[in-house]
Amino acid sequence: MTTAAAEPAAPPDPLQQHFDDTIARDHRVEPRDWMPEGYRRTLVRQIAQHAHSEIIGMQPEGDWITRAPSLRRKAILFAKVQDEAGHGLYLYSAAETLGADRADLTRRLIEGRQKYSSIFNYPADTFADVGVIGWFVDGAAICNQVPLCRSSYGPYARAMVRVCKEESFHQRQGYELLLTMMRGTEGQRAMVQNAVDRWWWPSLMMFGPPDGDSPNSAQSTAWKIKRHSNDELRQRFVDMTVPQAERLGVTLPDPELRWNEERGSHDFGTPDWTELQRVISGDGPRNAERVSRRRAAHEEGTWVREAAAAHAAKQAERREEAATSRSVACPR
Ligand code: FAQ
Repeated sequence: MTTAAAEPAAPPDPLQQHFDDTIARDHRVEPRDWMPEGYRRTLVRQIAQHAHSEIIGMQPEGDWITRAPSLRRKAILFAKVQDEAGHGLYLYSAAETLGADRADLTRRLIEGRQKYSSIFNYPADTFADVGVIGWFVDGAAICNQVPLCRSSYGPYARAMVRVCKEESFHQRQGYELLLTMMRGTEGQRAMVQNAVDRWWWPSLMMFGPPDGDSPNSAQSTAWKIKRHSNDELRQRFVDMTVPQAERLGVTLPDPELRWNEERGSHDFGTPDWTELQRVISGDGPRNAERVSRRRAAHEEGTWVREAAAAHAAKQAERREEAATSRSVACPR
């Protein structure tokens, strides 16, 4: 009996090989490099969701700008919310380097076809919420985004460096605001504790579903877009926040929270994952309001975009006319 000769192995695709080597060597993938379509799609998905989160994330705190209790607090809050707009813009630009169109991404957001972080669908009821958003939400964003500074896609990683520096100021301003309130009246301390109680669990959900239910993690980690799993980063956030809560004098609302000597980390309770799924799928306390405000702002801004485009076209026309008249005046 004769056995069929084995097919010679197909030579490796040199483009794929180059991409694989870039990832294996921890080098950066740049916009003009060849990349697998799945890598490009995954990045557009994550970067667009991240950009949308920054832009929608301006709303809960932005509501407090006109009601800030002092000029100093108003100036700080203004600067923070403005930074978030800037982060959104860097991120949309990073998505554009992958061939995405910013207008199309915005359309997908306002039509509910693209996600943004669940955390921004909760209300900011009191001024203490501004502090807690800075402390928890920016703190969680830092835990999640510092590793993204080493993400394999160059423009995303570089955008994250500046974003993280600014998030660090955001986190500190929140904590400093809470320290001030905790030194205030009984009512102010109660306000802080109430905000902590409402924001703790949603903040833990920001890191995404548990690792076993995270469909994108394995591939994103293999491509070095993600450097740590959702659960690892959640644990880091808990370990970082517990001593800060003690220093502040507030209680984190988790009866299972305790130091585990063996693991060298805190044990903590399980977030309500059905709530996360509900909020992600559009049924959170403020989803409808957040998206409809973003839609209204986009529609009301149409004339600004049109005026800016007309101005840019006119400038380009004038530059061209000036160049033509120079070349006519000085023939070679
Ligand atoms: N909310 O398979 P995974 C900030 C979705 S910026 C909504 O684990 P992945 C600054 C996920 O997209 C906050 N959706 O997904 C600030 C996926 O859906 P898809 C935003 C969530 O991508 C502070 C599905 O569930 N930060 O806070 C959430 O590997 C203060 C399955 O999940 C970033 O975007 C969620 N919490 O990991 C601004 C950071 N979690 O697309 C204003 C970059 C999961 O398959 C004020 N992003 N989903 O349909 C990431 O690191 C990742 O995308 C994760 C999710 C970790 C968020």
